[in-house]
Amino acid sequence: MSFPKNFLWGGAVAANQCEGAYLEDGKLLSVPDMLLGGDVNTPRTFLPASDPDAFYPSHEAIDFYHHYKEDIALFGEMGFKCFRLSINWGRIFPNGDDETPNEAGLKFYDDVFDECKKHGIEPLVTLCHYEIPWNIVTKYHGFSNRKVIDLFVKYAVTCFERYKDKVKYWLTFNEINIPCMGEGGIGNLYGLGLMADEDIKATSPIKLSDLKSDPQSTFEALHNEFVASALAVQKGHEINPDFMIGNMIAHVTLYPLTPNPKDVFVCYNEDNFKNNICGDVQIRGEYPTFAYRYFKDHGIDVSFITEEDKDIIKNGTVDFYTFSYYMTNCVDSTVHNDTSKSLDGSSEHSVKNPFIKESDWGWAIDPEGLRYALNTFYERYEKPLFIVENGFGAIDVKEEDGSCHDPYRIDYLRAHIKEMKKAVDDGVELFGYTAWGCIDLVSATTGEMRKRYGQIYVNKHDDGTGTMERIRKDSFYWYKKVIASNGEDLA
Ligand code: BGP
Repeated sequence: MSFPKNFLWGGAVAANQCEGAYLEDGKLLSVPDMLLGGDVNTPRTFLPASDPDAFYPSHEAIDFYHHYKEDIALFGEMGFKCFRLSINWGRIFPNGDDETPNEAGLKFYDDVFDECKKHGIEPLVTLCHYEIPWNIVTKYHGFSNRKVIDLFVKYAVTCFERYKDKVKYWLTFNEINIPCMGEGGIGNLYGLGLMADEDIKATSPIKLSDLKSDPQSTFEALHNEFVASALAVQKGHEINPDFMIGNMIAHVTLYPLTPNPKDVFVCYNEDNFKNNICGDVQIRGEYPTFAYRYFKDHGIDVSFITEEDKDIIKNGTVDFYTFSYYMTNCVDSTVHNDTSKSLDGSSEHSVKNPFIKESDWGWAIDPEGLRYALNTFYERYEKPLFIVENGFGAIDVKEEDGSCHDPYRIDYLRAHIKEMKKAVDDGVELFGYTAWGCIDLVSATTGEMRKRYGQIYVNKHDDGTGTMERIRKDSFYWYKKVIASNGEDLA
């Protein structure tokens, strides 16, 4: 068995992590523009005051805004069939609630999609990859306000109508489940644009983990996002019945640490709540029973889930299931938010897997977990699947002669593609794979440039210096061969 003939091989980026030009051609501030950089040991901080002396990594990023032609030509050279990118909401509606869209912003994406077409590349477009206009945070408190549902739908319809002949594949919200990964912090801000008033007014940097939040408003806001997504799906299908509109989940496979039934059940619950709840709502069209159990246990009043909303969600299910896959984790029922044992915050009970190695950023490398995840999703939803993010963040060195050797990245990608292939052989309907950060870009969690994922190196550094020169890494030539052979030649 091999990959389907029209398999969509390619790469993925997000506007806020690559475009830069943060105030150009009418765009105003959006959420990621308010974040300072951090590193593996120092979490990113939030500083809304726009301190002129502070370094905000997204403001210039890799300047894709002015380099898109060169970058898309390189993707074309690698043989990409598909390029996943996001539209920066704040380029189209700079305040989020403007009467009319910003023509310069719309034109930019027209040009980007035309460039893709020139190189035979199919765009896969995320409508919201954390780029919530800042005015929506300050004026409406993000998605906690139902008015934002209409603002998002208006934005989605504007994009669908404008690009209906240029874009077929759409995703509504990137990693919609991140608010379920842990209360507050990056999930609420990136995912929902939800912040307490006193945090919004901060004049000195605040650690993302210290941002205030309460579960009631988090889940009300997430619910509003489900409604916004479902309405957008319905409108999209009316505008062009050929549109394929998907969801997007941050997936971290969880394994029980031991066969102790306590570990197994806690793991089952965590997996449902962190990984499955949003997919269940967006694919099956209703909240699963375990969600109501969770809400009850956490004192969350569910009167926000109205009968009318239930109908909207039922009638706005997505056409395909997409997810990001970087790592797996173990669950130990005896552990509770112990950062000395956990690798990340994907579960409050998460602990290191003794059988698996990690990247320099502590992300557990588990290719077999990808085959496992693909099988469980297909069995659960029986919908076509697309891996829209997977990749290896590492420190790369540019040699004197201009080359860049990244055998560790090739090893990572090879091992994951091999497992994807096995999953296809298992009968899973997988129709695409876009490697994350196909061109080096700003890290979402740390704001670093040194956490590089690309097959293309960008001469840009954490202190903001760099020539912006693009260089083909060894993985560029390797991935080109993989795509040309439709995943057969992985040597
Ligand atoms: C996902 C996000 C991406 C991306 C990726 C890698 O969660 O959707 O935006 O950044 O993770 O994370 P990082 O950039 O922190 O290494």
